[in-house]
Amino acid sequence: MAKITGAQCLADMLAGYGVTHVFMVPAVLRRTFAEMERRTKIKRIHTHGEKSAAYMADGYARASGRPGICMAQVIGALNLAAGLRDAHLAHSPVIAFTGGRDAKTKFRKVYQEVDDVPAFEPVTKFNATVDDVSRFPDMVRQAFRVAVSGTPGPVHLQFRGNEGQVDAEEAEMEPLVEEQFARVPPFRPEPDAKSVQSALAVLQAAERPVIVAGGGVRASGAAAELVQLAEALAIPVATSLNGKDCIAGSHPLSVGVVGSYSRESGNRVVAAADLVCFIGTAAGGMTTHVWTVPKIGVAAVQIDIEPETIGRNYPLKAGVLGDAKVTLAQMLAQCDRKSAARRAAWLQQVKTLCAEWREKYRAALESDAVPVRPERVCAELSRHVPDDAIVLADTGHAGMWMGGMYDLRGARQSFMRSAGHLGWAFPAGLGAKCAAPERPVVTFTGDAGLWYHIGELETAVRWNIAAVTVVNNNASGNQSKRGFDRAYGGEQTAKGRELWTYTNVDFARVASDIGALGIRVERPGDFSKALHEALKSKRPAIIDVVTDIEAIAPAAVSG
Ligand SMILES: Cc1ncc(C[n+]2csc(CCOP(=O)(O)OP(=O)(O)O)c2C)c(N)n1
Repeated sequence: MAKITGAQCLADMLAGYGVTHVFMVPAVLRRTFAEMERRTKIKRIHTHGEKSAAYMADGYARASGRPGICMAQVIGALNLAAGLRDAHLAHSPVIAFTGGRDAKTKFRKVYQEVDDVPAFEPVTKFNATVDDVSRFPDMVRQAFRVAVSGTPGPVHLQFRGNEGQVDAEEAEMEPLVEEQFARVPPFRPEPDAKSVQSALAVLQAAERPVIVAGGGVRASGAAAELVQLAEALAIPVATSLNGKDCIAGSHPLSVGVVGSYSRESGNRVVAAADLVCFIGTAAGGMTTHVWTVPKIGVAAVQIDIEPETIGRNYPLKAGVLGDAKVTLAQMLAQCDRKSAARRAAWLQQVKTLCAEWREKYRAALESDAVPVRPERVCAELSRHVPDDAIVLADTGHAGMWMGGMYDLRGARQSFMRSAGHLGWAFPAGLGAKCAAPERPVVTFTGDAGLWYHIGELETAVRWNIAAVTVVNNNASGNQSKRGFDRAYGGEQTAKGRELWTYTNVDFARVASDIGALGIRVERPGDFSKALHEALKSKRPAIIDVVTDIEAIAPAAVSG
């Protein structure tokens, strides 16, 4: 076997796994970067912070199903670890490489060094050190294997040397690549036949069943099978916020997102169901509005790839362990379509609940008010983002607005959301655009969300990452308004306002100054033109929408 450097080995392996971009703040694995440039076409996106590098890798991973790679030298390692938190919560396959301790110098107060490895423990599935150059091949393979297998998630490898200088050393190595682990899912475990039959029996007997589909359905690429089964058995579908793109909002069986950042009809339908079938969702606090929708004790079925998830939160009538796509295809092949007749009255009730939601919010969705209503921005996005768009939403109010008010129009559109971290969406949108340069990417964020990583506008310009970012600019984090009013005795005070308001800034101007396209929208009727112009420009773009500081998203209903 030939002697090669760790840098050559790593560059060849990343290329072999199909990696097209890596995201980092220099300087880490410098020789690997030089080898990447010589031996591969991988783009080396250097960012303005390690956290945003991790978010870009996360957006890349969620948009493509392929691991996203981010890196930091030792002093930036904890910033990178912080950025893995959302990927961990969202089950996104991000691989983080950091520089780290050298056996020759550790415990001697080396410049910039602390023991970073423990900080990665709570946010990774595999957290390990590469101390000897001969371990590059097996450790990198294991990193990919773990990131994409089972429930996907982040992985961390710390390379010896504050900048990972172990990559300069040589060993006899083969840069072996296992293509099976280059994307999610590497395996499609088949369910036990009996468990499929019992789940079907329970579903078919139900008079008011609902499916709650989660991120596991999108990870498995099982949206088509999900919709076909729902149609065959006449079962309405709610989704988690993470699973929103499993069914188009325009589909007659779609009732919307259920949970805390949700649509009223989603919560009402799930609360009224006599059976809830969870597919690819942990049925966690966010998706169930802290286990009130549905109430614990409802008859439930759960299908998941992770045995520990099945039955964790709701006692079950039936549980199925398996890949979502394979399981749903088997259910479809075996199901009794005639049982659908049993659910005619239920479907009528579901239709009424959905129509009631639309009537209740019609005025806001169509509002011509100035400053602009966020509901109208969501409605404009529902109508005007292209058929193959990837749409991202930040958390907080952005998640509430988009979870409740935005609709996908078809199966070729994708939706990704922050799993809780404010500021995730803007850099994640840039990562998504790197992963899918041919697809339009549109990110919805508040101004507080944009401020977090606004420096990455320069990164987007430098690498011409032509994602479009729509800013719900109310010069505040007004989702916090109600809470601070309560803290100040139930009324809004000037001192209370200090805690959630910001300077009024024209982000379109900031964007133009940095070299991106900036468009400011002050009237709702101008939004669609701005969106089309931004998408057509093929440049990074900010659409700064001046919105109503008094607009507060509706709170989730419990039934
Ligand atoms: C890392 C992180 N810190 C704090 C929060 C709490 N938080 C949620 S929403 C929000 C304000 C959001 O403001 P903005 O993005 O401008 O949207 P708006 O509420 O104005 O619509 C904050 C501070 C969070 N979700 N994540």
